Amino acid sequence: MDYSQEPPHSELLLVQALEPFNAEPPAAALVEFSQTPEDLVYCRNHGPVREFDQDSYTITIKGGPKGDVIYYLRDLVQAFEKSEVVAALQCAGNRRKEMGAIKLVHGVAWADGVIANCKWGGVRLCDLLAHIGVHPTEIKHVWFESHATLCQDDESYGASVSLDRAMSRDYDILLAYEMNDEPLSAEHGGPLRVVVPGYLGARWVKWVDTIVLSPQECPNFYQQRDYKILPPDVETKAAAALLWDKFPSMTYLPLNSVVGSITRLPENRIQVKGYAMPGSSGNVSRVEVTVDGGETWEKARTTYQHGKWSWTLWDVEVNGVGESGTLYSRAVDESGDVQRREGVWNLRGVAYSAWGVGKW
Ligand SMILES: Nc1nc2c(c(=O)[nH]1)N[C@H]1C(S)=C(S)[C@@H](COP(=O)(O)O)O[C@H]1N2
Ligand SMILES: [Mo]
Repeated sequence: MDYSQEPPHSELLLVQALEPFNAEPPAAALVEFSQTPEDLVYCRNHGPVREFDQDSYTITIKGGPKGDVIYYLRDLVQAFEKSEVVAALQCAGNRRKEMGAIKLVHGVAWADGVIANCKWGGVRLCDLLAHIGVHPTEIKHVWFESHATLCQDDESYGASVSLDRAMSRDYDILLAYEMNDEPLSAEHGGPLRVVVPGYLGARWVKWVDTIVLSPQECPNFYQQRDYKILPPDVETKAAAALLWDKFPSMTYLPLNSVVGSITRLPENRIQVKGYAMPGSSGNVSRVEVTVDGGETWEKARTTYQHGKWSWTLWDVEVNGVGESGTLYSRAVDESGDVQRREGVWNLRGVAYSAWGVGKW
């Protein structure tokens, strides 16, 4: 694979791998900003990063009622109203390092920084599909593909969502060309990427150049042979190979909370800051922290939440007696679901959501 075209990467990130470029910021830096500045946005790649000429960039929609349709990006931007949504992009492998401490997992050993809360601007997928006259007949899935570069496990990068979700105005799926009010950089999929609020980052296809309307789910490796939660007794790649078809592709990530930073204050007081993310059963309604292993919980203050798809930032002051100690956080959502103490191990190390941990 050709890594000679890489644009300069942010220097504020902790690099996990150079080729492909994978890097994350420390969570302590993340929780200082409600909207994540670009140089703190993690980079997750399965192949090289490439820059494109905006003017000649096109996207092809295949399988629609009028056959294939090709749009120049500049025409798409002109023809459709711009929509904006604040949504947290989170890799399914966030906190994998913690899961790996239970037992060996396969994948980049991410800490807890593969998450970014950004404002995305672009064309609503539902508007585009309505414009080309798509009806839910045979079509059940919408694939997003990027043929820009080869990937580690497939010739292109691909993902899909159900047509129902794609056609609905409630889910805010975008073909985004802006991030944080700026043109989307190549690093994060510019000039055009998919934004699927609520779903794991793997569905947010960068450098999207093809949309396929199909009766089937996207056959791409990253939709079918990865990003699935296998049962905990599947411990080897060989065992996994027989089972990929039997398990659903991941969509929502679980209810989660993470301790981002701890600051010691006078008189044994401790300030704790963190983030939380909703799962599939409603937004985060509160975050609680315990310094006694879960006997008693103190409610944290919510300092930021924006709409349905953002992360939640929180902080709290607690008593931290002694030289050192451990505290935990847990999130509760609108339907009363509570983040669990233990995370369930799986071979790919995805969707880790045990109580957040902090040490002083
Ligand atoms: N074309 C393409 N799109 C992609 C990927 C990729 O490797 N290639 N990685 C996916 C994964 S796993 C994640 S978590 C997000 C990361 O987006 P970011 O690099 O902008 O943070 O992009 C997704 N879209
Ligand atoms: Mo990811």
